[in-house]
Amino acid sequence: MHIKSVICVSAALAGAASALNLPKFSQHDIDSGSALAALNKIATQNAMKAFKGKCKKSDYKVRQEWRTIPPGQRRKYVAAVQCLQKKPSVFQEVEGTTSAYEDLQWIHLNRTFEVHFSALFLPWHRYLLHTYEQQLAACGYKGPIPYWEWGFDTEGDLSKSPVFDDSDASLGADGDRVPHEGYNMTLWPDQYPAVTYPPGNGSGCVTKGPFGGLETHLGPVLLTDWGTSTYTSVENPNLKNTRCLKRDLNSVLLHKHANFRNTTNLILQSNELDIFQAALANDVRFDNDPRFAPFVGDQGVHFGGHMSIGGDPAGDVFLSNGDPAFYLHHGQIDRVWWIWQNLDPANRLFNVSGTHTFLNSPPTPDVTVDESIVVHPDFPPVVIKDIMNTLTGDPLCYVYI
Ligand SMILES: *[C@@H]1O[C@H](CO)[C@@H](O)[C@H](O)[C@H]1NC(C)=O
Ligand SMILES: *[C@@H]1O[C@H](CO)[C@@H](O)[C@H](O)[C@H]1NC(C)=O
Ligand SMILES: *[C@@H]1O[C@H](CO)[C@@H](O)[C@H](O)[C@H]1NC(C)=O
Ligand SMILES: *[C@@H]1O[C@H](CO)[C@@H](O)[C@H](O)[C@H]1NC(C)=O
Ligand SMILES: *[C@@H]1O[C@H](CO)[C@@H](O)[C@H](O)[C@H]1NC(C)=O
Ligand SMILES: [Cu+2]
Repeated sequence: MHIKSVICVSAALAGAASALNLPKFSQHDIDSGSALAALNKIATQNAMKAFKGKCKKSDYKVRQEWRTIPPGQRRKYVAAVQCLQKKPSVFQEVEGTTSAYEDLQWIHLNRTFEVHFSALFLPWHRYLLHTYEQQLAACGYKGPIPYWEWGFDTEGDLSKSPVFDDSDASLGADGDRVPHEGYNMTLWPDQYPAVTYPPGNGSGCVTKGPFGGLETHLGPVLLTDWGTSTYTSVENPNLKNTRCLKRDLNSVLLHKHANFRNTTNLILQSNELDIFQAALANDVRFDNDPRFAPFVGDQGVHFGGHMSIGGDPAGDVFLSNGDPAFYLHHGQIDRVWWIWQNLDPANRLFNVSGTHTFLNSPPTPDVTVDESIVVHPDFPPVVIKDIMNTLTGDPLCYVYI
């Protein structure tokens, strides 16, 4: 099973593809999102065979797309996030975190080099979402946990999306318009084939909608400067550096990386977890491995969702969960992984791939599913294998629709 010759690898890929026995989807099904919805259904049917422990068939959570949640529930979700933003921080020694909400942002900053471009990326962020869900529950939110299906918003203007349309049942508006026409963003011009993105439609402070006037304090650490190839960062990101939440919604960028075709092909064409991670988030750890060649320099859906929100801190890898929209985007990341896992649970449910460090730099040992991960000091560490099946109740008990 572990022979690493190219011939064996390609034989395994072909074998896995046929073993799944999925319906044949037309290009139209793939581009319209109906294939992705069908894959979600198949994943749910498979997942439902794996109820265990405290998670009961009569009582499990269903995570839903934001716009399918009734507006009244969405308003309650927003109110719970605002409640968390008023609760005190548990990190008295860190000046830049001023609330329980920002504590998760500080934790994310502190762990960035371990939990991105590593085997921990998917499980750690799954547990981060669970932690946030528990905290919102303590703030009175008992409704469905939302995710953001990017595909619904790639063809039009992102500021018209129910996620960002400025209504009281949204996560607020785009940033105020600060004209920056002509200021393209060119990514990593010396590392990969350069990719150029047009500017978004905002870039100023979010002044309207539920999070209008929100302040952010940590960082910045790696904030993209549109129109240059540089980033803004401060010497000590842990200090309190008060500034407004900014957004720069960018439909063009979202369309380029996170349309239905992109997401569906990611799931359909990645038979191995290392390939799936490479296609999802440009996690290309082995430059000399030809299987990764198609993904080198392509940033994937993970990047697409983050950078289409843009601004500060959403456009800062280290601090992006300071924008409440982060949790809907990562809900979708978790969903896409969950669908991929549950299309072939026998081979995929309990797999991790990679090490403990960002692109394995510095080199660290492979992660195993018997290790624990920690997110927040007030929540118990969890063994990775215990969050791979989301229907054990110990601690997870949810599916996606
Ligand atoms: C993370 O926080 C711990 C505890 O404060 C600290 O010792 C460590 O240096 C931090 N690591 C990074 C990368 O900030
Ligand atoms: C921005 O990109 C567009 C499309 O690639 C290009 O036409 C335009 O000249 C670029 N603008 C600048 C200032 O580089
Ligand atoms: C800016 O808004 C216009 C008009 O709604 C839209 O067509 C365009 O795609 C938006 N640009 C970006 C980069 O999102
Ligand atoms: C994503 O979709 C766009 C538009 O259909 C396409 O140009 C691009 O190649 C796709 N990228 C991937 C990685 O599928
Ligand atoms: C699971 O992980 C093992 C070891 O890393 C790997 O050989 C195997 O191909 C993986 N399976 C999938 C479906 O990714
Ligand atoms: Cu992250």
